[in-house]
Amino acid sequence: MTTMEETITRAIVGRYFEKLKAHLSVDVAIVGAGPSGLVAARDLATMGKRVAVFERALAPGGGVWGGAMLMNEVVVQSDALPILEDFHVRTRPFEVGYFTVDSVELASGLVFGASQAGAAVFNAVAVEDIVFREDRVAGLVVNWAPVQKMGMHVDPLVITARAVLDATGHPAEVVAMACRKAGVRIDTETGSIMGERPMWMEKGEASTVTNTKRLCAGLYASGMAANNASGGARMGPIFGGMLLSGRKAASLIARGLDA
Ligand code: 48H
Repeated sequence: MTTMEETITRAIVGRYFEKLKAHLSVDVAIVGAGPSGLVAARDLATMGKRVAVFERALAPGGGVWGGAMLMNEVVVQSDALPILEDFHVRTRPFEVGYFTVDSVELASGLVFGASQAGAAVFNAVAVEDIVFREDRVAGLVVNWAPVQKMGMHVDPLVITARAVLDATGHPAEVVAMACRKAGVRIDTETGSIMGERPMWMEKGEASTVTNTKRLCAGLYASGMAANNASGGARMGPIFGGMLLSGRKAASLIARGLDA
């Protein structure tokens, strides 16, 4: 007779590996479950693409949870409202053109929306390298985040992808790997990472969207990673640009996959 202990353990192990096996080879692999990565994940999954999101932290949501200085409210501007409506996240009008959002509702709403649309979110999984074959970024090298954190000498596994989105926020980790390890010339003014500029809110909000693009074959960047790559300004606790960047990334990637 099967014990409850055996059933529960079999359910979790079986279902997890079923999910992992179904995402060993995907259309789009997204690194980072912050706001830009989660909007891109939802949009691409809604378009019928096979999407996996790899997030180093235990709780997906990136820099949203803490609002600003741990005050858990963020601001969005009116052009990003349709995206929040898609995720059923509520907003409150503040002054003309600006709305506030409870950051806990925003983070959880983005995670739930991406997941419900069909994107698989693998939390506590860190991306430590890229696959680079035939002059293109062709996948990700992944490991358990605690293994990376503890500096354990454990070999990783590999996810292959038709497109990779760097949504790692300020450090632009995947773009940095592509430049450093594969020696690629990326589509920026200098051909390499230009570095994030100091805060200038209006400029940063606009450049987050402008800088969202394909940087080399197989690799796109969104959110703060896009700003770091192309030398955009930071903007602080306003999130419209991040949401719009995720939407733009999804549409560019889908177009690239369908071409
Ligand atoms: C797995 C990784 C890895 C890795 C990082 O920072 P994020 O919230 O990302 P964005 O760009 O969508 O949003 C930026 C926004 O939160 C922000 O920081 C703003 C608006 N700042 C303005 C300012 O002036 O400071 O999320 C990135 C996610 C995080 O959850 C990381 O844990 C994760 O990516 N991540 N996951 N493997 N190698 N690197």
